[in-house]
Amino acid sequence: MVLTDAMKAEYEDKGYVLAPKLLSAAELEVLEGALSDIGRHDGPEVKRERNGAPHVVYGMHMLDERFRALSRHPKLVAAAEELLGEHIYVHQSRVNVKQMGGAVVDWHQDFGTYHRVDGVPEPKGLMISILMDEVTACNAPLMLVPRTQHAGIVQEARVNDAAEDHDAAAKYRYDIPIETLERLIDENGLEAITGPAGSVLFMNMNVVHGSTINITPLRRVILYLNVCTVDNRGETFARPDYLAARDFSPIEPLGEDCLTRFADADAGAGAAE
Ligand SMILES: O=C(O)CCC(=O)C(=O)O
Repeated sequence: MVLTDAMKAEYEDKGYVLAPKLLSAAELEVLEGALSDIGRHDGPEVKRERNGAPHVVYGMHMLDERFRALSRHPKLVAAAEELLGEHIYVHQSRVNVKQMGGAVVDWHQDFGTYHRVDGVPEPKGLMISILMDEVTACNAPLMLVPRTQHAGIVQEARVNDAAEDHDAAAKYRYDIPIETLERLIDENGLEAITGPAGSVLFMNMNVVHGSTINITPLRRVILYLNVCTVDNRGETFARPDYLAARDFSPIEPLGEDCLTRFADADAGAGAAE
């Protein structure tokens, strides 16, 4: 068992739970290598800040074998299955880079889009959020409204005139009206997720969340593996596969060394030179 009973109870109550330092320093080092390589990737999966720096890279587990291994990490898969009680597939993955001065992420629920746009029937899924850096009150932590896993979809859809890609999937914005946000925070409070690098947040995909601008030079990268139970598949295929899964096969966990073997392979190659 990866999560204690107390952690599972916390998830049931608040809709999320943080597992401190679930990944080791050696595993984070391997992921740093993947991060640096994916930072050079140029394609439709990359959304950029105004200055051109990458803000989000979608489909990380399809672009790099180390991120693919992360999506099959035994601790992550076991913890997700402990919380959801079923096998899972990756609906969407992404790297979110909170650059100094980069974009604000407005209040939203990931499930709102997954349901309306991708046709995922129910919020039977998690955002598995891997903190690549120490997150403190200073470097724009993720802020969550507890207990909103039970709130239903509180986002309202409106046509987004500013959308560059005005196809069926991109032409709406999904915003939470301020009165709704006030009510939810009044009823449930608000929590900033802080913790050391390697910590992993398991959060129901209906939980309302957002983050402010990072005005510090302290990097804040979070890797997201957004998984659903295998019976809860997207049914519209309105978006490309790097945004919404086509592969619904249950994730088969790898061995404990699934990340560190990349470092061992590099060390072996170095020794042979
Ligand atoms: O990492 C963050 O600040 C929030 C990311 C997020 O919620 C999103 O991209 O949907």
